Amino acid sequence: MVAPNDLSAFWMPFTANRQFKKNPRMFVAADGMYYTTADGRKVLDGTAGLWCCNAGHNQPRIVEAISKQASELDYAPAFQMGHPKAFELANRLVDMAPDGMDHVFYTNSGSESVETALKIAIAYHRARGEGTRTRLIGRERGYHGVNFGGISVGGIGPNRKTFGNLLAGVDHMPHTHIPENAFTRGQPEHGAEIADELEKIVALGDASNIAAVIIEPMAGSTGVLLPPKGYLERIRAITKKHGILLIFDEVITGFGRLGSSFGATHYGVTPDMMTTAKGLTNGVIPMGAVLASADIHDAFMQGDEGMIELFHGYTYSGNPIASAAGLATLETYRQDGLFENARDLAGYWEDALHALKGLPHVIDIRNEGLIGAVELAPIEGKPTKRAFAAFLAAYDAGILIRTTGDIIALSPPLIMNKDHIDELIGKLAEVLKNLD
Ligand code: PXG
Repeated sequence: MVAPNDLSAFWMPFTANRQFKKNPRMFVAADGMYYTTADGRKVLDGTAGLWCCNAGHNQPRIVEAISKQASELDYAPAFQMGHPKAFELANRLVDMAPDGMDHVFYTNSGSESVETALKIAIAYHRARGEGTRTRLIGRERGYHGVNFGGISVGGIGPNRKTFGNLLAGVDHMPHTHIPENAFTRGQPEHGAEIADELEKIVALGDASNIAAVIIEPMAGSTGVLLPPKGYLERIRAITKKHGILLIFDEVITGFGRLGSSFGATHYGVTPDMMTTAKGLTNGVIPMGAVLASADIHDAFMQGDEGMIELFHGYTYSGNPIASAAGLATLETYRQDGLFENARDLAGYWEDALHALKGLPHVIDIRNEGLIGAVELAPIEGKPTKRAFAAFLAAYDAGILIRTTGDIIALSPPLIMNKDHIDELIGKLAEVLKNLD
């Protein structure tokens, strides 16, 4: 018999389970910019949950939409049946996406969006009679979720090393995080030429064997690695030249994080597909979406109209409650001007962050939109320990931050104001001053 408050049954994701369960940190409520802990403390959300609650917590429009939908149409079969809100949401997404993103395939997470996009890329080439194009190219330090395709194209050692053979036929480009760019505000100056490494991979593997390149426009999970000026443009030019599809993984950069609807919009570079999740439903109900060009979609729409064109999909693709949450979320972004707020605050945010320069152990600070990263020098022989100590101290001080390696990553809800920035960065400064 398990006691109701026994913590052992739940095997927690990406968590030091034994450490956590000895000293658990529990949230029991959330509203606006703040969480409430089990012991009744308010904690300022510096990370929008896990980069997903862009409209803040307990958003009334979203709460109402979900409860109304649950009582009206709770579930509809996703295959060979439809319901209006999934179509309406797809239209809204296409409207806000850059020109050329014309169709939407629903998933339930960022990881599933990635698997979906990779599969569509390979099947697309085959549908066009170029079935030899099966190789996939990712990037070092890329994060594309945790399913087999995603960890194969991803570039994070620990996420790959214990899981066997992974996908065959994957290459990796080098990451763009170079020391010359330390303490840059916004997009760094140096490193556009790193994109030319893609030409070398193409020369070795031959374009006729390559289906797609997948990258995050700005790599969030591995510590906020920004694209050098001109880099994304070069990647776009090289992929286009060789008939290789370009997939932007916008799971973090989508929905206002950079002050525009998507990373593609922000950087002015349009891929062939975009993967999304997180901010699509404000993190409230799981949902992801892959956006694809008409060219990709139309390549499948051939032959007998009575035949299924793509043998892929999920029980919960376009789930009614998730669709309602998505519609209410997009409406909130629009009506409350949250992307504009992110853009307006970006300068104040940048100044506040860079004022942390000179504090103990701080070796780099970077920012873009409402994203920030403070990189700490690791404790000799004990990587990650210093940043995790900062995370624990920050939690005690009433702010929620994320750490990856020895990098502190910040991505607050877009409803933030200047007082919240002062509180978040002020408390973080105190934490850093007292860090061993
Ligand atoms: N692609 C990207 C670019 C992501 O950032 C995924 C795919 C996978 O999404 P799902 O929904 O399957 O988790 C992500 C997820 C962090 C952090 O703290 C980042 C993510 C997830 C959890 C924590 O950096 N990114």
